[in-house]
Amino acid sequence: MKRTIISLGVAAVALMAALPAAAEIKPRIIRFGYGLNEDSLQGRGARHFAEELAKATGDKHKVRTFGAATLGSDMQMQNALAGGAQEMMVGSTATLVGLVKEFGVWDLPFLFNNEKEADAVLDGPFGQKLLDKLAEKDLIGLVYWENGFRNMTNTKRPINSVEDLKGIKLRVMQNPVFLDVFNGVGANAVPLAFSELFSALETKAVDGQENPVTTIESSKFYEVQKYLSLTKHVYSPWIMMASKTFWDKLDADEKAAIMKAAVSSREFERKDSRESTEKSMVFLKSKGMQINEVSAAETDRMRAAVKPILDKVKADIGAATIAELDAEIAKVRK
Ligand code: TF8
Repeated sequence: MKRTIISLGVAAVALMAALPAAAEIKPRIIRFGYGLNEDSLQGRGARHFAEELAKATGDKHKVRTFGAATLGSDMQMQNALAGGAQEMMVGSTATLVGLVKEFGVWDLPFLFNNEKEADAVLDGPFGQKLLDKLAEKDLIGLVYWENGFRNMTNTKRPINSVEDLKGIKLRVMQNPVFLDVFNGVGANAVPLAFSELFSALETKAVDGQENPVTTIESSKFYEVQKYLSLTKHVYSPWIMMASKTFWDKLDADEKAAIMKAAVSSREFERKDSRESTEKSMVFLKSKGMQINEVSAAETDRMRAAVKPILDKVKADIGAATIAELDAEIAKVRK
């Protein structure tokens, strides 16, 4: 009897040591929205975050995940976060450009050569500086996830060169960087929320779109698109955000627990993305998509074609910001 009580006591002490803050953490329900389907990188990453946060708070913080834009498009969710009507989300950075124009840097074509460069710049001081700018818009930028290198799909023809884009009605993300770049190379760019994209492709309101292969799979674009061209023209991050109204109610332990779970979800999701890319390609081929690589020479011609457009786009974002970014990338490449 005595021994049982002692060992129970030891177990309780051990438990308290494992969860030092749990006793003080208040119970909370966190509505966490995302735009892709539940079976997607965003869905799996969101569930990982929910599990990690439950562990870190002794089940006090309960994350309710809502996929497939059931809480609205990325832009609608951003507004809900800023207004305090929703607690958290993960989504595109492209739709933040209207709030903080510096976010346009992540949409610059051919900015990063590989994921390693992207991770270093996004997780470094430059990436953090952009996250910090969101507070004045009532948003808290927590961490970046990986959306990935974007590729083109369409129903008209394989894109082997920049000329092949001419006249293609292409859905683009809703910001001036994407509009200027794609219109600049001769496509007919149509800005549209991601949540409206599948039906726009299905009804042929647009001929094509561009996204990483993991999204082309999870959003079933292979059902309505024939050609997949591996252009890798932009590396897109995703951003995990909290409502500032919500964040300001939390005490330091709660913030630390959310940050820790957010960083864990970032690592989990990036690994998932990198492991899924090859599998998605095999899957898309099996669904009858016609896949083409773009030669190094043609990629160089694409870079040259966007160069004059980028000069204007970069001036709009701000010369000082671009200089800072370039310095960061140079540091990473050294
Ligand atoms: C896009 C993005 C999407 C995001 C997602 C729904 O094309 O690449 O991944 O908007 O959050 O809009």
